[in-house]
Amino acid sequence: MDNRSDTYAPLTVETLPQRLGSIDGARSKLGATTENWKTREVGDGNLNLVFIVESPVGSIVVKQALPYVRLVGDSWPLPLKRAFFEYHALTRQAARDPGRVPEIVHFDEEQALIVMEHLTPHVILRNRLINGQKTDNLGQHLGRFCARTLFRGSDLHLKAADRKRDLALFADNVELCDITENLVFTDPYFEAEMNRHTTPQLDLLVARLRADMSLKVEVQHMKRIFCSNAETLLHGDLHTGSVMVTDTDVKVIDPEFAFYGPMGFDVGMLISNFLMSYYSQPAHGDSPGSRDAFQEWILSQIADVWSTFAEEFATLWRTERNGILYSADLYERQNDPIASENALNQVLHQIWTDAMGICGIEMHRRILGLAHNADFEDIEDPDVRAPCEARALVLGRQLVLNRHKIVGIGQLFDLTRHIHQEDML
Ligand code: SR1
Ligand code: MG
Repeated sequence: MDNRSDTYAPLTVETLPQRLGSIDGARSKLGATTENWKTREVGDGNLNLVFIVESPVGSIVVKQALPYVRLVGDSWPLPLKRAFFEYHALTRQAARDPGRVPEIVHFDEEQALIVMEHLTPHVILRNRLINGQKTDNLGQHLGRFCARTLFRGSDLHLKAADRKRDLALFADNVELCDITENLVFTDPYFEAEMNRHTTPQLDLLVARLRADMSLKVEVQHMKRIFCSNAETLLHGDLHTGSVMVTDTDVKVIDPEFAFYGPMGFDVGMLISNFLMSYYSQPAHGDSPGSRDAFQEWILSQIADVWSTFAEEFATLWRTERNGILYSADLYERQNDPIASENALNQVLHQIWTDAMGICGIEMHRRILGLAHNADFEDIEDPDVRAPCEARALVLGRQLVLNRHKIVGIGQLFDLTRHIHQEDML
C-alpha cells in the first residue's frame, strides 16, 4: 500500500463513529450504539492521528497514519504503510514478550489504522518522569522487553527462513528508516535546514561539536552499523515517549519505526532518554535539590534496564538458542559450556558498546535536530534549559568517542554524575 490509495480518508472526531461502527472489534469493546460513542483526538506525537473512543461500556484507541509528517505538515509526505509495519511489529512483540504491548482489536491496511486496547489509566512515561513520579519495576520490565524481543527476533532464536522472511518484510520500511538515518545520524552534525537549538546559549558548544572531526567519524561508524547490521527486529523508536505507565504497570507502544538493525539500538535509545530526563530534573523541581533523590532513582532504573536485559538475554541464550548462530553443536554438545558463556559475554559486550554510541547520538539529535523532547522543551527559560542540555551534549560526545572504553554501568554513572556537577557553557 502507498499514498495513492483511492479510498483512504483521515478520520475526524465527527466521522469516526460512523466509519468504525460496523467493525466487530470496535463494537465488542464499545457496544453497537454509535450515538453513545464519545471521540476525542489526543495525538501529540510527531506523525499520526490518535483518537480515544469511549462509550458507557468501554473504550478503545484508534491510531491512523497521515500521508505526511504531522510535525512538519504536508510538505513532507510519508507513506501510510507505516501502520502496516507497526501492526506487524506489535504482533511479534506480543508473542515475544506477552502482555507488554497493547492488544490489537482491528487492523485496516487500506485506511492505515490500528484499533487497539485503550491503556488506562496509563500515561506517557516521559511526562511521569518530568513530574517526578516513579513506577514500580520500570527498568526491569523494559530490560526484559528488550532482551525478549531482540533475542527472539534474531538468528540466535528464529529459524533462518523465518528471520529472512521477516527481514524482507521490514526492509520495506524505507521511509521511516530514512528519517532515522538523516534526523538521528546526520543532520545534528551540520547546519541542516530543519535543525534548531537553544540559541544563543548553546551556539559555541554546538559549533565545537559540528567541527569535531573525530566525533563525526565515530557517528558515521555507528550509522554504518545501524544501516548494515540487520541482526534483529528492533522497536526502532524506543524512547520514554514510546512507553506508557501507571504506578505499577509498563507498556511499550508505537513500533512504527520497526526494522532489522543492531541490538544495541533500542537499548541505547532507551538509556539515552532516561539520562536526558536525569539532566533535566533540576529544572522541573520546586526548589534546588528537590529532585536529587529522583535523579538517583532514574539512574537505578537504567541500572535495572541493563542488568535485567543482560540476565534475561543470558537465560534465553542458555535455553532458547535454537537459531543458526553459536550452535550448541560447537559448545554445549562438545561439553564446552565455558566457551558458550564466553561467546555470550562477548555478544553482550558488543551490544553494550553499540548502545553507548547510540545513547550519545540520541542525546545530540534531541537537542540539535528537528525532533526535540519535552524533558528539555518544557523548561521555558532558555537560561535554565541550556545548561541542562549542554551537559547532555557533552556526555553524548564522550559516549560516542569512548564507547569502547566505558566498560559498565558504574563507569557510565560516574561520567554522568561528574558532568552534572560541571557548568558546560
Ligand atoms: C519526523 S519524525 C521525528 C521523530 O519522531 C519520531 O518519534 C521519531 O523519534 C522520529 O525520529
Ligand atoms: Mg512514536
